[in-house]
Amino acid sequence: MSGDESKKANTRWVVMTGLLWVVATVLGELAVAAIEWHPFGASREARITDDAFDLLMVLSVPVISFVLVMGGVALVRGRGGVIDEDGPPVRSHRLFIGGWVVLTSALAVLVIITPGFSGLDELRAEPVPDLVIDVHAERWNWVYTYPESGRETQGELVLPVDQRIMFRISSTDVIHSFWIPAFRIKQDAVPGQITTTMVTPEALGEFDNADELRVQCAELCGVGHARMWTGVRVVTEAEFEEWLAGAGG
Ligand SMILES: [Cu+2]
Repeated sequence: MSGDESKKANTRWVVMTGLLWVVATVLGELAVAAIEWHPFGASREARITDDAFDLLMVLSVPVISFVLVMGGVALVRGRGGVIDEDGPPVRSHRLFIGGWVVLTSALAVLVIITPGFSGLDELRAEPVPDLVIDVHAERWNWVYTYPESGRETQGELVLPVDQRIMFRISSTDVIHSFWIPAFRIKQDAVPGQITTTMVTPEALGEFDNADELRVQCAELCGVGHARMWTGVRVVTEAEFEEWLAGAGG
């Protein structure tokens, strides 16, 4: 093959690889859009967290497509025969390499800033809560106290919808972890410390209809660890006031 012909053949491979990359990326993005990835979510924090995951998923599709397509093309193009000498030297394309470094670095920094920092800021925003609930962990039980009314419960965590709630979390014995999957919040309960986390439930619901609406211990704490959970029930503000006063369940 003359130099010109091999150059043409090379160009064909490059163009075909590029086209395959575009096709694989489009198919991948369609799959990402079509699949329901997230479990049931019922809070403002769940929305923020899920949105961040969605963005990362969209950004990662071109990368995984590139790796797979390059691998596939290399397999096909390099099949048959043993190559026992070096190929021609590869001239670097300064513009391409420079552009690649700048583009990917800028993207990475952008993702760190938003949704990274901006998302964290949103999760911790509005530091003045509408309601404070004390959460106490002990092997193998959760105890919830509503300081304003003095009401204490164990079997179920009852929360009002659309209120910014702060949990003050403590532990008697070992490290536990206060996790509500439907809210996408998780915070360690550490003996001798008070840790906090905030949540704003956005949907009414209860454990019986969605088992993600539960407080589950997420730190192995002994034989009762797996059973260290209670249901969560999100009710309207009026129902909550009634429940708090002791009239409801
Ligand atoms: Cu535990």
